[in-house]
Order: sequence, then structure tokens, then C-alpha cells
Amino acid sequence: MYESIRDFLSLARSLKTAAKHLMTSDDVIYILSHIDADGITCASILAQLLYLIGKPFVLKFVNRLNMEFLKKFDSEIEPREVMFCDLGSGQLDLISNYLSKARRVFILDHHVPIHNYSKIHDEAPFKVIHVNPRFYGYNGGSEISSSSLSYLLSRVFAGKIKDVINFTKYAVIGALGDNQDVGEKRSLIGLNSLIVNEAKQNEIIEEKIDLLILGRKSKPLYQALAETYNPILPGITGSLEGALKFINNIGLGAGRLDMDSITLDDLNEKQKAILLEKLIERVSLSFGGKISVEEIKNMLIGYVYLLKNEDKPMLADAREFSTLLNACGKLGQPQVGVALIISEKDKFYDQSISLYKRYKYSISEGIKKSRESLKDHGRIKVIDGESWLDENLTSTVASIMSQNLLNGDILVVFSQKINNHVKISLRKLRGSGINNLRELLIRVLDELKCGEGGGHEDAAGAYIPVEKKDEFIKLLKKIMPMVV
Ligand SMILES: [Mn+2]
Repeated sequence: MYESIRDFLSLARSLKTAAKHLMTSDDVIYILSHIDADGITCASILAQLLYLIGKPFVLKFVNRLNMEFLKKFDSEIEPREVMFCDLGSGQLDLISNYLSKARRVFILDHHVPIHNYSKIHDEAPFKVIHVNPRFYGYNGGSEISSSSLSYLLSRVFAGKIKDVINFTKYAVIGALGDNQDVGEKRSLIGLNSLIVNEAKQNEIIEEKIDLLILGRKSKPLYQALAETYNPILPGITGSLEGALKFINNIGLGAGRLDMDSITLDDLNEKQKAILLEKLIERVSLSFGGKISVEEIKNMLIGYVYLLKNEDKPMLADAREFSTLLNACGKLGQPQVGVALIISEKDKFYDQSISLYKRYKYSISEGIKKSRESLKDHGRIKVIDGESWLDENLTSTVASIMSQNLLNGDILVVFSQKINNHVKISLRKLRGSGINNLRELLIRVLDELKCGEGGGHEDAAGAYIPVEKKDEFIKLLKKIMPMVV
């Protein structure tokens, strides 16, 4: 699976160095993390770790780690020890320029680092402890997330594995939140899969192959189907009525008076097989025979990761949990997600569900408008959400839309403008010829001579001035054939 065991040893060594530095820290450590599910789980694991080892910390979340944020953070707080999680590798130049009082900076990230990071390590006015699995040959886009990385760091500290074994579930939730379930039948791969194994051995997580519909216990089946976007189910997605009708038509509602009482979990294997078969028929309609039955089947069933001994229905399925965390973070309440993980699950569960409902609604509106406004530029598909797409929902909408598009190389989604800038989310499309989306993006931004961006091979994002949108697409068209 890996080039050599040396790669793993080098990563382990880098984690040990970080651990040593953490132990000698005597200042408050400011944890700065990203607002998505991976960022929230990563920060929660680190917060619990620092608590375990008795180090004072403050947890902060940030959506965009840019110059404005860093300047303000530096002047208001004057932090001496800062730990960046799920961000930082791509902004190391800014960090070293604007944290004037810092003595030590930790970065735990799996994004692609800026090209001259080692020079900055040497020249930064503070000690940089930078842990990124990409330095050791791992694919940070698909086989390890920040949450998994923070679990591995915790493992270095653990006297007994049982002290930190519970963190495995949050590692898995974060990895799923970052769509790293790219193995066979939507399984986690690489280092993530090693963590899954450890969680299974310790009865934290159970995995099985099942329908991938979210809400297996937490909502009526018809509602769960109506809220399914991956893939979009024609006539069902976005329509409670359509979903009810579908269930009745395929005979699963027969004899039931109360459709609100049937969940996916209530179906027996035979009923699930009928549901799967009929869903495949439905989905193949929308793809007009251009995708094989096997491929559609693989979109609908796969590995499901279930948290054992979890009494809250929405927290029992790791994918659903990660959606809940994304909802909290993207609606500006990441601390609610942290509370679900760290301490007051009972107190914050209901609040997280109302955030989830709002989030689901916004996403479904976003998808509806995206489908109406999709523009076909040949190999590039563009959705311009300038008048309706919230910056924080752009990446989710882009991910969903990219799963449901048949041809082309890249999907480009623009958000509403914020301070005369727009957020861009880029996604590779099915069968795309592009190798590295982030590299392509950086080249476009270089030629555009403005904007900031970063990301992974399959998904990347940027901010550019609003008036540069057309030029961005033009440059993308020009440069794309050169990097394929
Ligand atoms: Mn991440």
C-alpha cells in the first residue's frame, strides 16, 4: 500500500517531534481550525488531547485564513503558541509574515503545502512544527484527513491506547466529511483504513455494506429519500410527496397506516433489495443509460460506518454525524459541533438538529438553482451563484453537483460576493482528464495575478476579485489543456 515502511516511520517521527514540542509548551495554545466537519473533529480531538496532558488552550475557528484575519488575530491576542489544524500548509507564507509575537507555530494539515515551505521554515521568526502527511508520500486528499492526523498525534501521547481510542470515531467522521471514502464500495483507504480497523477491534465502530441513504434511524424513509442528493433521485430528491409516492408504488408502504414510522433501518433485507432495485431504475432514467447499472449501484450502496453504543439517532451513522458537523460549522456555529463531541451532547443535540434542518434547506435550494443555472462551456461547467449562493455553502453544492454531472472535466462554482470577492469551488468531474486540480488552479491564479487558493487533487477552492470572474474562466480554458 505504501512505498515503504520508511514513509510511515518518517510520519511517526514528525508526530513525535510535534509531541515533544507540545510537552514543553508553557503558554496558552491557540488552536485555529477550519469550520468544516474535518476541522471540527480535528480541533475537538486536539482539545481533548491538550486537556489530557494538562496544557491550557483556546479553540477558535476560521473560515478563511487570510491576511486580514491573521493581522487582527495577532494584534488583538498577541498569541505566542498557535496550532493550525486543517489549514496552514497552504498559508505558511502569510502566517510567518503576520504572527509577530509567536514563538512556536504548529501546523497539522493535509492540504497541499506552498512550494517554498522549507525556506519559510528556516526563515520564519518563530519555530515551525509542520506535520503534513504529504511530506512522506501519503495522498492527503484521499487517505488521511486532519482528524485522522490528530488521532495519530494523540496516539503518540497515549500511555494506553484506551485513553485515546474513542478519538478514532471522530477521525473517521472527519475523513468522511472530507469525502475520503474513495475506496471500493465507498470505503476509507490508506491510513484512514488503519484507523477504522483499530476502531473496529476496540468496538468503537462497526462497518457494514448497506444502502448509503442518510438518516437510517433518525427520520422516516420517505424523508431520508427526499433528502438524498448523492445521487439525485429523479422525482424523489427534494419532494416529500414524490418520495412517499415512490415508496407506495414499489410496495413498501403496503398495509402501513403511518409512513412516518418506517425508517430505512426497519426494512428487512428483502425490502432493502427491492428499494435498491427500484432506485437504480429511477436513477438510470436521469443518466439516460450513459452510466452502467453497476456504477449506479455503487453510488447507492457501500460501506457504512456505525458508531457503537450511540443512543442519539443522528450521531449513530458516521456520515450523518459529519453532515451535522458541517451544518453547525457552515452556519457559523462550529462550537455546537464541538459540544456534541466533547461534552454536552444532550444539551446541544436539539440545537444541532435545527442547524441541520436549516442547512439542508439551504443546500436543497442551492442545488435547485444550480441545476437551473448550469452553463456548459464544453469541458468546463460553470455555476454562477453571484446572486444566491452563500460562500459557506459553495463547496458542498459543488461536491453534490459534481457527483451528478455526466461529462466534462471541471465544475466551477462561484459564490455570492463578499467584500468584492467571490469564492470559487472547483471539482473534478466523473472521468475527468485532469490530474491535479489544485496545480491547475494555482497556475490560473498566477496568470490572473490576484486571488488566493489551494486544496487537493480532486477538489480546490479560491477567492478572487468579483470582476475577474470572466477572465478566470478564460484562463482556465487556456491553461487546462497544458496540465492534462
Ligand atoms: Mn480537511
